[in-house]
This record gives sequence, structure tokens and C-alpha cells, in this order.
Amino acid sequence: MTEFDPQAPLTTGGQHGYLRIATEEAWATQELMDEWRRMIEAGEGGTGFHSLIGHYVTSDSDRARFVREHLVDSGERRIAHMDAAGVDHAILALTSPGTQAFGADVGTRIARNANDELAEAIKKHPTRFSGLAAVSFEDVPAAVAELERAVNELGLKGLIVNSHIRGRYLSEQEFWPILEAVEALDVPLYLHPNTPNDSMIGTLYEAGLDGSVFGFQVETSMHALKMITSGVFDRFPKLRMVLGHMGEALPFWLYRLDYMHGGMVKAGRYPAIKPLQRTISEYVRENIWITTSGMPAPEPILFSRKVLGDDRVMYAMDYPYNYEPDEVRMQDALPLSLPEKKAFFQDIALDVFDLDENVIRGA
Ligand code: 1DF
Ligand code: MN
Repeated sequence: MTEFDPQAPLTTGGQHGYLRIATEEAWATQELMDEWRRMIEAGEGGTGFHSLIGHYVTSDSDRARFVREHLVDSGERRIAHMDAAGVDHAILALTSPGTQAFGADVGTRIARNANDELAEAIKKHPTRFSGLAAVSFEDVPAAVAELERAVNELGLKGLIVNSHIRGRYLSEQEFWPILEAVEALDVPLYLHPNTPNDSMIGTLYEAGLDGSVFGFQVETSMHALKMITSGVFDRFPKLRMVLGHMGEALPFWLYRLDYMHGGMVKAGRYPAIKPLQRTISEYVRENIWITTSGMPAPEPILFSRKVLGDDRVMYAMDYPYNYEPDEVRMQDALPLSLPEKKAFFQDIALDVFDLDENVIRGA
């Protein structure tokens, strides 16, 4: 592993010639946490929801307490942690599963209130925070309207989807008006993990592997592939999608995906696997950007830059789930030139999320 100096001071303001913009930073409203707690106590929601959210709302472990206390902070305590880790700017999004454990009515209300609250926090601290919009995917016309309001009136910078929608996926055409709106607004869709859906979680759950340790990646890379193979990016060729956690391992898989998908299409093995306009690796390279949330080790970062391109891989911390200043030092120590590191920490995020550098610098 690349050497880094654990004593290296971390400061904001461009100490090494770049701002650090963290692109996958988790946040929650008290209203969301309260509704989750009510559901956990009432036994409502699926296995993955109880495994993940049951833990974070009820556990007395240090980690769970740290997470639930800091998720709801969009002010001084979060900013103090950003300062201590040298993070200049954080793109906040409703933590997983967001409103995606709820039906349309509750989800629409909580998403709307969350977007208003996030916009307020950004207005108070425009140099430190930007944010992604939340919607309830369970009411498609309302989701389109709320996304348009959140982007055009509140200034939010994209849309968060915390993977499956109570077992359904954005590959299903019913949801495509939302993707059409994302493309038309020219903002990115951040496809963030959740625990696997109830029809696939069992074997992972038995092994304690359903959460962020591995199950998130199984669920989320599959969601991205379902979107690609269902033709989402043929229908919406300009749609920009962001994946965290080193692209949920997809960069490693490109050759095999192309080879086996191409072979299956030719053989007519599944009616649902239809010919696409491009190869799978082309969609990954042309429609997807990835972040390093929770994946600070240099080898996969360098590998992903090589296979996707220098302009596709950007920094994320994943606060408060990963609050490790050493992970920032590890990424400062990547064997890259200054312009390359500036792209990684700053410029790609400015571009993909359409952030204004002058606002962030308070200039
Ligand atoms: C965890 C990790 C939970 C991430 C998250 O949302 C989350 C975790 C509830 O470690 O339990 O977003 N993450 O993105 O890695
Ligand atoms: Mn995350």
C-alpha cells in the first residue's frame, strides 16, 4: 500500500493546491429518523430495513451512536469534523434508504420537507454544503414535480436514489419519467446503496454480509446493470449517473460483462436480454462517474482511473459512516500529479454536480 504520513496536518482552503469536495455525504432529518424508529418498533418494513436501520436507531454501540448523532447535523458539528479532516465542501444526500421504505404519501411528505431543510442548511453555509434532492419514487408524477422544484427553486444539484424501491428498480419503465426529468434538468442521478431487496437478502443476511460490508455492493452494482441492460441509457443517452464505493466494483468487471452479455444476446437465451446500442463497458465509461466513498486504498483507485479515464473518478468520504482523517491522507498521497489530484478532489465534482467554485471559496 502507498505510504502516507499519519501525522500530516489536514487543513481546508487548498493546502495542497486543490479544494477537497466530498461527494457522497450522508444526512437525515429528524422527521425521517422518527418515522424509521416508529416503523422499527411497529415491526414494519423488510429484512434489510430492520437489519440496517434497526441497528442504527436502536444500538448502543459507539459506531451506531456516532452515526445517528451526526447524521442529523447539518451545521457546526459536521463542519468541525470537515475542518478536522480537511474537507472543504460536502455534497449531502438523504441517507439510505431515504424515503424508500415508505409508501407514496409519507415518502412524498418527508422528501419534500428534507429538501426544504437541506436548502436552508446550504443557504446558511454555502461555502461548505451542496445537496441532492430526495423524492418518493412511489408516486412518479409527484417525484418529477418535486425534483423540478428542488433543482429549479431550491438549487439542489442532482437526485439521490438509495437503490431498490421496496423491491423494484429503475429498469422498470414505470419510473422512466423520473429519469427523463433528470436528463432534461441536466443533473446527475446518484445511485447509492441499500441493503439487498427481500427476495435476495436471505443468504447474505444469515452470514452478516447484507450491509455495507458487501451486500450493498451486490445490490447496487446489480441495480446499475439492470438499468443498463433494460435500455435506460439507450432511451436517455445523456443521463449522467454516479456510483459510489469505487463504482460498486463494476470497473473490474468490464471485459466479462461485455463478453457474456454479448454472447447471451446472440444466443437469445433470455427474452428480457435485448440487444443494446452500445456495449456495457461503453455505458459504464460514457454515462457513469464513480466516487471513492469508503474505498480509500490506492490500488483500486488507480485501476479505476486507468479503465474508466482520469476524468471519471472523484473523491468522497461517506461521512458519518467513514469518518477517518487517515483516509483523506491516503488519498492526498496517491501517486498522481498535482493537476490529476486537483481533478480527483475538486474539478470533476465541480463539473459533474455543476458547483460554483467561487461560491465554495467564498469569493
Ligand atoms: C452504511 C454505509 C450505512 C453507507 C449507510 O446508510 C451508508 C453502513 C445507512 O456502514 O452501515 O450509506 N455507505 O454508503 O457506505
Ligand atoms: Mn454512502
